[in-house]
Amino acid sequence: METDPQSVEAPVVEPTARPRWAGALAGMAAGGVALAVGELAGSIAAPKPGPVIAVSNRVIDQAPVWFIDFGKAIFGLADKPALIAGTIILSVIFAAILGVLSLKKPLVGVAGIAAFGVVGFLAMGVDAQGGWGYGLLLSILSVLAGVSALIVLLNQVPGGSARLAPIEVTGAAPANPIQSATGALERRSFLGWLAGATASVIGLSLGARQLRGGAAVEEARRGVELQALEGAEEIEAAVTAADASPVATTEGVSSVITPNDDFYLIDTATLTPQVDPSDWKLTIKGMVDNELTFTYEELLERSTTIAPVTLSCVSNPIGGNLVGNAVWQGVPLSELLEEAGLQEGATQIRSESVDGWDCGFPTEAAFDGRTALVAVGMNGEPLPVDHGFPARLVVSGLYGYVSATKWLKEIELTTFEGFDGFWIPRGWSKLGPVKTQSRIDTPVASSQIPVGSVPIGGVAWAPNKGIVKVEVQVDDEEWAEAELGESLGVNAWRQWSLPWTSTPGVHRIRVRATDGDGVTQTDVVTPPAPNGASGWHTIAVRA
Ligand SMILES: Nc1nc2c(c(=O)[nH]1)N[C@H]1C(S)=C(S)[C@@H](COP(=O)(O)O)O[C@H]1N2
Ligand SMILES: [Mo]
Repeated sequence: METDPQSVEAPVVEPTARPRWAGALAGMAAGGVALAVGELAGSIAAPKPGPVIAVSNRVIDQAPVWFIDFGKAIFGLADKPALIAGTIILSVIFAAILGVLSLKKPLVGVAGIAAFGVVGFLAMGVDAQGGWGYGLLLSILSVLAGVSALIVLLNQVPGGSARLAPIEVTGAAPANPIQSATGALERRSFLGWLAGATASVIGLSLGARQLRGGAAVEEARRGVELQALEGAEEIEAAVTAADASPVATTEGVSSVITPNDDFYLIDTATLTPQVDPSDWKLTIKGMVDNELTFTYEELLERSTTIAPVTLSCVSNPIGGNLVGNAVWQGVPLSELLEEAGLQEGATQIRSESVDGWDCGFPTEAAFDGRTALVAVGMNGEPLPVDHGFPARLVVSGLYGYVSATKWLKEIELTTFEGFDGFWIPRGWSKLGPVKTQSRIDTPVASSQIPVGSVPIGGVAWAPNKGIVKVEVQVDDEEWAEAELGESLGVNAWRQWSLPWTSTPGVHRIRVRATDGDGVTQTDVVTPPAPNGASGWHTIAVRA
């Protein structure tokens, strides 16, 4: 854009139109500075959330179920990063619009950034790990940073005089009439300021990320030593035996223990909570005679129960991977509850995580003899951070969404009618017993297989009851009984396999399991919602 030579004489009096792209860029950079300053300040106060995380958390809280499902379907395990990215992208678009509007009316930009601040304030205020005072402080900081950046950048936008008086606080260079004389110089100066703002956004964000990285918590976790238990050695021996059996060595069959790194992950946490065990406590409260608190050290000392338990997600489709089998070490929930003294009518155990997720199940489940633990160990290690460090609940035979609170903070005794956990108003059943299931791991569904010997194998689970029989049907042949792997107890899944000789063509293979009560899995197909998928896993393969 050529500058009118007239403007050399009167640059301030006769402003030429300033390009929208420059306004948009100025707005985006200013919005970025506001967010990045907020995130950096938030990460200094970690585990408190910064504005971006807090707003993303509110989206998870408030979003309709279809929106969350859509996110999971599109982004899978990356649904949280996608949500954060979405929050940032929407903010930046909003900021770009503000920037353009600010070319004519800078107050619109200031008001818009302030509105941003109010949204962030509310989101941080209600956050389980945030707070109102904290949210206010952080929002003021972000807004000041964003407004300053906007003023500085608007003053540098090429093609016209600055309409805002330079503000001392910002250190903005006053408009230079000589530079204003040439568009190129102006543009260069503007782009320089823009680059500076962008670089500070990147620097601040990287700093925030570094601070929030969780390295300190991971280090604390690595320093933890679980109690060595005799039971652990017995389980170890059983695991070794199970994995050595011909059933387990059938290629493609899941290992009897799911390694921690391969264990499925499901939670609503935008950022994995980083809990420093030294200032963490578990509280037991509500309808109890004595409210109790336990430190991490105390729980470690009391974690003398160890058991393999298969944990599964209610969202797991037939044949799906949202299930795993691990050896959990912890304190029996019944022991802690008895110490607190249950009051009459305390029919529900509600639990809440440090980030405000909650769930509940009938009190009976802690006392009917099943494995129900406040777990601190998973497969011989302190709980991985992703799986709930420092402590979580594990209740055999209940889906995770009603029982398995990770990053556990409190257990509250209440009535069954008096409370609904996070997922209940979102369309899931209040009771979540795990349905008996079996899965074909090999051959892989829809795959091409050789003609000839093709073993069929997989896993089956019916926590609390155990698996006594697995049957396989190929095409319309008779159901054949599969061989079962070594049992790790009724709570753990069981491997199975069956030799098969394939003939050329397409074959249908299906499986069904019978639990310890003698009940065979129903063939009635239901979707995961509202209380878990049912039906026989059925695949087709071509030889
Ligand atoms: N704090 C917290 N705990 C949680 C959840 C959650 O969203 N937040 N999700 C639950 C659900 S739905 C499941 S299936 C299990 C999954 O546990 P995992 O991620 O260790 O496999 O955790 C449960 N515990
Ligand atoms: Mo789940």
